[in-house]
Amino acid sequence: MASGDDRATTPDGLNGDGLRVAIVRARWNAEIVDRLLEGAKRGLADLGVDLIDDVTVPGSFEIPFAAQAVACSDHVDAVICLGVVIRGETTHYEIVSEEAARGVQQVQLKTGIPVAFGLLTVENQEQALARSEGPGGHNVGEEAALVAVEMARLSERWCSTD
Ligand code: DLZ
Repeated sequence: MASGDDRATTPDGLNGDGLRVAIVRARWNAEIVDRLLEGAKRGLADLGVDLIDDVTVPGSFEIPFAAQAVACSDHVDAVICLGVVIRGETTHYEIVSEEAARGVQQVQLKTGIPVAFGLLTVENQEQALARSEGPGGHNVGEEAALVAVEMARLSERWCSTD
């Protein structure tokens, strides 16, 4: 079981001034995704990122396609993906969660634009609620915002052709 101590720390002095970050989120399990969205917005605001595009797609399976479209637009420095996949009684859980994760990784490697994986893949609603808490609590959307900014800065430092 993961605890707070297992989570990544954020580098000192990280800031998002001037970065353009878009959010791509699924409409499945919208109540929990909205909580992740609040967390992502909170994380971006804390780091000084104020330009946000917010794109919705039907479900998490569609997230990689939308993330690729946004990443290719040349208008963003990073993309944050938000979705919630809850295990049901069919194999859909494995298919949707694995394809979403694989697709997101492919998009960031193919486009060179960082794509943060703010998706919950959980057993039940209780686990989803515990990972999408309000200010001061555990929120995977908020963590994804910090990841997006950190990786955008890394990309700026190491991938820039200037
Ligand atoms: C079909 C489906 C199922 C069963 N479960 C989820 C889920 O828990 N979370 C989610 O984001 N989407 C789910 N979907 C929808 C798929 O992601 C996708 O939208 C459809 O299969 C249509 O391509």
